[in-house]
Amino acid sequence: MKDFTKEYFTMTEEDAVDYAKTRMEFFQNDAELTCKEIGDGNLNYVFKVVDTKNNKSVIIKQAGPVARISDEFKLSPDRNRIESEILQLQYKLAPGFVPEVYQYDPIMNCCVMEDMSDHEMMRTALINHKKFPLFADHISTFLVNTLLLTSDVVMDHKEKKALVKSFINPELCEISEDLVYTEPFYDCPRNDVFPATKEFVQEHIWNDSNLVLETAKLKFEFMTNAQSLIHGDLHTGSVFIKEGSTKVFDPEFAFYGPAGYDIGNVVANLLFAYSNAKFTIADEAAKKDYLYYLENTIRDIIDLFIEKFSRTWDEKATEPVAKVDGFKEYYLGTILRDTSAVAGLELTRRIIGLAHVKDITSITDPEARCRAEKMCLTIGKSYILNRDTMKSGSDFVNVIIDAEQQLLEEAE
Ligand code: SR1
Ligand code: MG
Repeated sequence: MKDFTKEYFTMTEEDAVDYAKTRMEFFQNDAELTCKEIGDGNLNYVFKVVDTKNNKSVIIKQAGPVARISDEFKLSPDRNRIESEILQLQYKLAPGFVPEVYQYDPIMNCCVMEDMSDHEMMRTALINHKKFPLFADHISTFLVNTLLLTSDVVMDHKEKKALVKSFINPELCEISEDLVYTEPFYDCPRNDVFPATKEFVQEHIWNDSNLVLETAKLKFEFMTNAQSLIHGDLHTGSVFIKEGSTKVFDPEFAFYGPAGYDIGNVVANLLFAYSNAKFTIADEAAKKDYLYYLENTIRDIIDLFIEKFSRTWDEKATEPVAKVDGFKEYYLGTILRDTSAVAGLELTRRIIGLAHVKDITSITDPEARCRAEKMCLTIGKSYILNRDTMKSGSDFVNVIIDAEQQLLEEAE
């Protein structure tokens, strides 16, 4: 058996079983352990260890020195510490919406956490056109609690600054700076554009100097606005879901950044599901019904966020100027503006950039995929350019309706 106490190495399934036997107290002595590596993300290794005798299971997540998607990304395994610590914090701030972390190991750069196999990855569920009526309520509570309660509005400023320091995450932030804010907006060699969509990208994205300028401004806001301890990668592959339960996980991109970053990612990823449904569901009534459900979910997330944010501010704000007339409305307005901008950036980068989403890549008909991509890009561009006008859930939905109309007219 290898020694887990001296020096880091990347574990195999066999190692993970040995690790569970010798470095964890989760399983009983008579446990009969099996293990499978189940990670399908871009960065890490995820081992599910099962005690088949006592029917218990656990997840061991290990960070390697390079990204799984490509050796080009050299990444500090410290991201595993960041992930373990933020999960523990969010577990307290948003009880019920985050998996429990049992232990963190700074030598093997792994953390051991609750197995959520009774849930399903939300992206997969949405691609299968499933509905989750409680998601908007759940995710808006998660967002308000994790974003507002870690901000200067509520926290003691020195304690908040200590958290800013502890969650400095330069390498993972660099990935987002490059992949979200920079590369999609020029013909970067690392981009991966679907050939049929390229001409549209050239004309509507790369050749639009005003759009490119706006994304430059947004990049600097991302890098300098230490507003809230954000998840940093809150797409639907970072959510496990089942009827009545939502669990947000995988926050290794966490750092102190703009609160709207997380909300915008949720909105954009629901729109990838929307695009998938629009271009894959054959039955017109079923399609209409599902699109209506997703539109309502987006509207509800924004409106519930506004409502809960406002209430929590009134109950929990400690900062003296939080009571100044009009300040809460101003502050919330900046979050909605950033939400819109980030939704637009995410919609754009997942189409043009290196890292795609299955909602779109799984559309097998090339013409349908191209139309789905154009829709994402059209909505995304509008969210970026019109970010100052976005004040309610209906504003976010109206952009979708307008983009669909615009594409229809262009096709005629
Ligand atoms: C190199 S990592 C590519 C993407 O995967 C992660 O989930 C983040 O979204 C990142 O941008
Ligand atoms: Mg991830």
